[in-house]
Amino acid sequence: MAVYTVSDLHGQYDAFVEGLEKIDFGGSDELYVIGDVIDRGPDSIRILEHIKEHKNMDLLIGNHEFMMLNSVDLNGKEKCNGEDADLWLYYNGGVKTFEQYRKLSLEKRQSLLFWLMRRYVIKTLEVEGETFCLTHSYFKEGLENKTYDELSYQEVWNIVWKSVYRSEWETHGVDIYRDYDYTFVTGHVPVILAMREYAGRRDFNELRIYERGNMIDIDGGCAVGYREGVHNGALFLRLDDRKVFSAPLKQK
Ligand SMILES: [Mn+2]
Repeated sequence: MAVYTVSDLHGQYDAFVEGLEKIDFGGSDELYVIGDVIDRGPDSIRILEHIKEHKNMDLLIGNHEFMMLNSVDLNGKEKCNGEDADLWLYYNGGVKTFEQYRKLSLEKRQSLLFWLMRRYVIKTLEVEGETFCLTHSYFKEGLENKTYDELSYQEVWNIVWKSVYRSEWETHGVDIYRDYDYTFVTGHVPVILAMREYAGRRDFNELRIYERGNMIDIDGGCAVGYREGVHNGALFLRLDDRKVFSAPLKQK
């Protein structure tokens, strides 16, 4: 058995399934999806349902799931007028996701929301003697292993929206992670962007992870979609031996 992570699938179900085939994902393996399964790509709800239906897969909350939960009616009605609704629908690609969501039966919508609200925001786990801390973007000590419904709006916001790569959020600086004995696995900022900004790299001829100190960025850039000459896709990281498996997006 092995433990895998992937992040920021953004509706790219085909790349997700191709990745699962490449890692030969089996019943005794585990997969943690580190947020932003929905929006931008074609099959958001399908990926959510797929993870939900598999006992050995789990989802952490990303800023896109956070926006969805603060936009839709939490009793499952076909309404979308929560406090993040404009931000989600019109600025972050939520319209397509909501269209798919509203086609589900009331019971399925309720079941999906019930499940989503009980997902972790920050998750720690031991693999081969190493303690990993999975978080969509940022970190706050003491909030490990709490589910979405155990945290306040602001607490979740700080974790899923703040980023060490974005100075406008007045973070503690890019080295905040070094204060902790974890190996962090994050998404939120595509590796290509992180490497261009912070490592001066421009040789993007393969899908790869970005390691900086004790943090590993595994956002393969699915949010951007297929682009000729750029390698965007699903990046799977096996925590047991840090082997990387990739499923690039294909032209449709
Ligand atoms: Mn994100």
